[in-house]
This record gives sequence, structure tokens and C-alpha cells, in this order.
Amino acid sequence: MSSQGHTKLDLGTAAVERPRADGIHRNTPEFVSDAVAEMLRVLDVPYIAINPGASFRGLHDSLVNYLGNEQPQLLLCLHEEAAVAIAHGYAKVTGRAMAAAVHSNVGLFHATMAIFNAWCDRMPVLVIGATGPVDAAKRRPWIDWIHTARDQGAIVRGYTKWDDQPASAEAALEAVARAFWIANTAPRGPTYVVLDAALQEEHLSGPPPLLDVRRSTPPVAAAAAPETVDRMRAMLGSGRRVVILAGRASRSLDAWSARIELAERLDARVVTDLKIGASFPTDHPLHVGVPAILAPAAEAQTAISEAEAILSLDWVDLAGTLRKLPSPPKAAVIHVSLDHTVHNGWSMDYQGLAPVDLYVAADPDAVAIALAKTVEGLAAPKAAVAPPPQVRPDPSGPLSVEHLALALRQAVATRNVSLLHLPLSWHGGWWPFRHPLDFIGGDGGGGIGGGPGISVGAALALKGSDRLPISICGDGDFLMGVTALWTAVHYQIPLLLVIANNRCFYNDEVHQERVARMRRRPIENKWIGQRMSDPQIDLASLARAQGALGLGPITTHEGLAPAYAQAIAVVDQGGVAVVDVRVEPGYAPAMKSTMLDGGD
Ligand SMILES: Cc1ncc(C[n+]2csc(CCOP(=O)(O)OP(=O)(O)O)c2C)c(N)n1
Ligand SMILES: [Mg+2]
Repeated sequence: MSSQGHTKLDLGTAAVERPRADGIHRNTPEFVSDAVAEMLRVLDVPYIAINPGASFRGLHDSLVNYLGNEQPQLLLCLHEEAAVAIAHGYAKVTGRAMAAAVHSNVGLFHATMAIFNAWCDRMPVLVIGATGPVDAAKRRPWIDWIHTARDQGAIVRGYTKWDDQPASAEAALEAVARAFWIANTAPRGPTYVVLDAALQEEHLSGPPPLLDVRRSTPPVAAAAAPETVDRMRAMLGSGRRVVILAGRASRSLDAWSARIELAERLDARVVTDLKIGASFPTDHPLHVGVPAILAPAAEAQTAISEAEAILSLDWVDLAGTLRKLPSPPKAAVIHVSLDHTVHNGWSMDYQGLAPVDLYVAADPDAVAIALAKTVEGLAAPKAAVAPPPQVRPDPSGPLSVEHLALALRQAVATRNVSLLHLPLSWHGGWWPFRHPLDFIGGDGGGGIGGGPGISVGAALALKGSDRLPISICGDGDFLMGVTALWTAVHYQIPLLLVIANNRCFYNDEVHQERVARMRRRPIENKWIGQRMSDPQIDLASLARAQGALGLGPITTHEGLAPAYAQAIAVVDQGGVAVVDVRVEPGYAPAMKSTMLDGGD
């Protein structure tokens, strides 16, 4: 078995938690868990984020004392939700799964929120779980019994692509390889393998079974047939008014450039979405409206209504987007997606059935590249020059999220920045995206608390690149996920996290306002059960408690620039910095009106 060789391990992180060299037994696997650990190395799994548990103590020992805690390296997390969120964030940048190991049933219960986020985001994560001995005769009294369940996979089966509980060494190796392969095959998503504690700790009866990983986990081609590409070109390229809905995409620069080429040759208008990673330059003259989290911006909706042909490149919720337009769309609709292959009866994240004239079951990146080639001959119409980004700092009045954003843009000046998370109060016009790594998208499942962990995992993947990793989280999101920062500090993963701290679960104030209006009750009471005041929570102290630099609360316009400068200097030296900015509660008008109109 040989390594597939994708991984470049970072030395700073790898230097943390080295086992004693004389304790390492690298040569011959003795136990089933040694063989499983080796399989993770052969699959080139770089890291395994964990919170420890006796149910996988066999595997834990093998990772440390058989493999020497490298490839994969253990990343200790303070909560299983953080472990999976870190793996999710890593996948958002690299497109590949790392592993997360969670304790028998109880650890999995903690992990479920993050698994659901990764599922809805179609991001690969290899989740390894464990169970107390399936053979009741081998269970220790009490604890092994409460930590054994008949069908753990049932807990997550509705939002994983595949799960298994193998019963032999041979089956365990195949299960881990299959889980990794399925997770990484589009449409990507989390998979779950339960390893019986007794099986892990068994002596191998002979050499571990051989599995040809290269041939058992082949890349799956998912391109469109040439005649389908020709048909698409005919539908799009005959002088029609085209709108491209640039949905889920990889971080590939080739696919990014292909989408630009395609839009320019077709003179198409392009719409993007803040739920997912950047898929098209948002200040390109063909980009219409600003990217939004809920419904597309008004200009984008008009363009979609008036289009004669719509090309949806795996747009999230095509049905909902088309249903909510000001006037019904007249366009012929092409939808490029593989998503239907993972729709199931438990989770409705598949959204409504969209009216589609040509459904192309193929990878949207591959199709964009193929289509761009077919339109090469078309003369690119002269596009208007992009307007300069609007910078409207209004240095008066209380601090808003817009102030937070504009001062941050000024602080980073011309540096390459990756935005790893954005709060619900964000407005897509505040920060242009010009590269696929400029923004990696949201949490996927709308599970608050994912922001810090996803950001740490993404920052891990970006470590050593020229990108300044910046995450902006709501205070509620930060509070639910704050301990993920300890993992970043401990493993020397640089990250700047800015908190849009409105001392409130403000999203739900908007909802209480809506209910009060509908019922003609006092909207003045909307803050009750939402505001985190009396006492106000000292978020910078929480950051410092994890070992990060914690600055704030910043309450003045003048305070922003020096705090950002100090924080960025720490991040440049490999540290983690958190800036707590006290902002007024409020959302961009478009966001609020979509919510009040019946959106989430
Ligand atoms: C796990 C989870 N719990 C509750 C919610 C409901 N919810 C949606 S947004 C939100 C408020 C988030 O607060 P914060 O991150 O501070 O952002 P703000 O709304 O204040 O801008 C809540 C509680 C959720 N989406 N996920
Ligand atoms: Mg808040």
C-alpha cells in the first residue's frame, strides 16, 4: 500500500505533540487498529480532529504509538462539534476530506450539528466513530453498556452519504477506504464508520489484508457528454439574454476562469450567492446585484425574470429562487448538478422541484470548463468597466457591521484575504470577491456555532499560503463555538476572528418583530429572550482564555484601526487574534425585508 501523496504537512502544526521516538512501533502492525491507522495514512488523510474516548482508545494508541502521530496527526478539540466543523472548514478550502473521530454515541451526539452543516454544504468529512464491544460478553460493566448502541449510524444516516459498522479487520479497511472515497466523490458529503472497540483492540491474526487503494477508490469522472454540451451551447449561444446562476463550485481557478470566459462570450448576466463560496468575481461588470444570503438582490431577480435562457450551475434552491421572482420567468432553464443523487427521505435540504428544460447530471465545474471551450469562437462583447468599489465610511453615529467591514478592508489594504465566515448581518456589497479563495461560503446547514470551527479548519488548510485568514462571526455564533479557538492556538494555526457583537441573537428579534406585527402585538418586546446583556459577556476574555489575543470591546470608530493593526500583526506571526466589535443590532434592509416577507 503506498500513499497517494496529496498532502503537504505543515511543520509548525506537525511539531506539536511529538511522541517519544522509542515508543513508536512503525514496522509491523500488530492490532486491527494499527492496520486501520495505516489505511488512513495510505489514503493520505492529513489530520484527524478528535475529542478522545475509550471506545476508540485502540485507534488512538495506533495513531500515536504505531504511526508516530503524523499523517494523520491528531488535532485535539474541546468539543466534537468543533472537531467536525474543523474538518468541514478544511474541506471547504481543499475540496478533500480530513478525518474526525468521535466517541461512541455520546461524542456522535455532540457532532451531529456539525455533520448536518457539512452535509447541507456538500463538503466531505470522514467521521470515524466507535462502539463499545458489540459482543456483550466482552463489555466492561456499566460504561461499555451505555456506550453501545444497536445502530449508531441511524443517528446520522439522514445527513451522511454512507455509514458502516465493519465486523473484521478486512471489512474495517475496506469500510474506511470506501467511506473516504464516497465522501470525496461529488456530490461530496460526510460519511460515518463505526469501529467496534473490541475489534480495534484485537491482535491481527496475520499480515493485514491488502487493498489496492488506487484502484478501489478511483476518481469518478462526472463530465457531460459532448452532445449534451453542444445542446447547451445551442440553447445559450444564439443571441439570447442569458443569466448564469453561479452556484456550488470548487475553489479551482481553472473553473473560475472558465465561468468568466463563458459569461463574457455569452454576454450573460451572472448571479452569485453568499451561502456558498465565491463562484464569480462580484465586481465584474457582468455580475448583477450583490450576492445575498437569502433571496437574490432585486436587480438580480429582474435579470432572472427577463432572461431567455438560464444556466444554473448547481444553484442552491433553484425552485425557491424562481418561485420568488417579481414576475414569472420565461426562460428555458438548464440545471447542471449531481445533487439529485444524494437526496433522501429524511432531510429536505434538497429544496423544491424546479422547472428545468435540460437537466445535466454532471459536475458543474467540469461543465463550465467544457462549455467555455465551445464558446471560444464567439467574440466577447465589450464589457463596461467595473465601477470602483464603493467605500462609504460614515464616521459618525453608533458602530455598525458596515463600519466593522469597511475599517477591516482598509486595514488589510491590498493583501490577499480569505474570508472564512460571514455573519448574517453581512451585505454582499461591502467586500468584492475576485478569486475563489476570497470567500469560502457559509455553514451550509444554518447551524449557529459552526463559524469558529469552520474558520479554524479553513485557516489550517490555508496555513503557509499568502492569504490572510479572516473570519467574521456573530456573537451568538462565536459563543457557541468559541472553544475551537483553543485548537487553533495549540496547533499554531494563524487566524483573525472579528466578532460582530450586537449582544443579541438578533436574527430572532427580527422574527419576533414579524410575529408581533402579524398579531398586532407590541414589537417593543421583541428583545426579550434574545439580548445577552446584564451581564454583557466579555468576549475578548473568552478569546484570551483560549490563549488567543483578545481585543475589545471596541466601541468607537477610532478604536477599529489600531485594534485591527495589532491583531493582524499577531496573525502574521502565526498567532490567533480576536477583535470584539460592539455593533448596533441591525441587518441590511434587503435581508430584513426578505425575512419579514416570509423568508427564514
Ligand atoms: C444551532 C442553532 N440554534 C439556533 C438557531 C436559530 N438562530 C438563527 S440565527 C440566530 C442568531 C445568531 O446570533 P448571532 O450569531 O449573534 O447573529 P445575529 O443574528 O445577532 O446577527 C439563531 C439563534 C440556529 N440557526 N442554529
Ligand atoms: Mg448577535
